[in-house]
Amino acid sequence: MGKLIVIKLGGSVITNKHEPFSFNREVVLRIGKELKSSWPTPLIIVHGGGSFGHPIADAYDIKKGYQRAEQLKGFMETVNAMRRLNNLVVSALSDANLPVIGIPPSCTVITNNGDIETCNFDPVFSAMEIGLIPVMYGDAVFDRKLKFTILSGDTLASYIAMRLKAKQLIFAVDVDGVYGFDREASQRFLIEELNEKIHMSIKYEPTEGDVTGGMFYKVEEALAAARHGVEVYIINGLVPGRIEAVIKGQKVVGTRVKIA
Ligand code: IP8
Repeated sequence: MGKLIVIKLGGSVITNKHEPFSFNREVVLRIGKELKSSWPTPLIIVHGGGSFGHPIADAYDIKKGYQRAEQLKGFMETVNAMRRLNNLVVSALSDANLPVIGIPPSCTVITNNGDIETCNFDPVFSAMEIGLIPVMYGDAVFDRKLKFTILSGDTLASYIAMRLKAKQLIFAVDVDGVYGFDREASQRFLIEELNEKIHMSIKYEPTEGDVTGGMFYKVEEALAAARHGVEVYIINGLVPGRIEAVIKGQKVVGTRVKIA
C-alpha cells in the first residue's frame, strides 16, 4: 500500500458545528471534485462527527463508557446520527463522481479502554479491490472494558495510515494548520513544520463541544503516524484547491507534521 492516501475530513469542514445536524453539502461536493481530479488510488476517506455526533455523545457521556442504562439511548442515537451523516457524505461524494462506499466503524472496530484493539479490514480491502473508495468515520463503538465509547475519526485515520503503511495522511480542518504564538510580536503564526518538541511547547486552545479533544489530540495522532514513516499534513479543507494541491505534491499553506 505504498501509495495509499488517507484523508480525514474534519467535522468542522463537513458540518456547521454551531447548528445541530447541519451538513455542508456544497463543501463536500467541492472536495469530491478535487479528489476526483487528482484521484489518488488507493484512497481511504475518514470523516468526523461535527454537529451530528458530538452533541449527542456529549449529552450522554458516551466516551466514558457504560455507567447507566439511560446511556444506551445515547449510544444508539450516536450510531444512527453518524450513519445519517455518512450517508450524506457518501451521497455528495458520489455526486462528484467518486465511487464511494460507507463502512461503519461501529461494526468493524472494537476498542479496549478507548484504544483500537481490532479493525476488520476485510470490507475495506474488498471494496478497494474492485475500485471503490471506503468512507469511514469517527463513531460510537463497542469497547471490551468500557462496553462502548467514542472512537475519533483522527484516531481511526491515523491507525489506518499506520497499519496499511500509507504514503500520506491528510487532516483537512477549518483553519490553515497548527498555530504557535510569537510573544515578542504578540501574534499567532502558522507553524509550517511541526515536530514533537514544538508540539509540547504549544498552548492549545480548548475546543468547546468536542468530545474527542480538538487540535492537541489531532497532533498526537499525526505524530504517531509520522513516527511510522507516513507524510502527515494538517491543512484547511475549506479553502478550495488545497486538498488537490497537497495530493499532487505541491507546496500548500498548512502544517507538515514530522519527526524531529
Ligand atoms: O469528530 C467523533 O469523531 P471526530 C465522532 O473525528 C463522534 O472526533 C461520534 C462524536
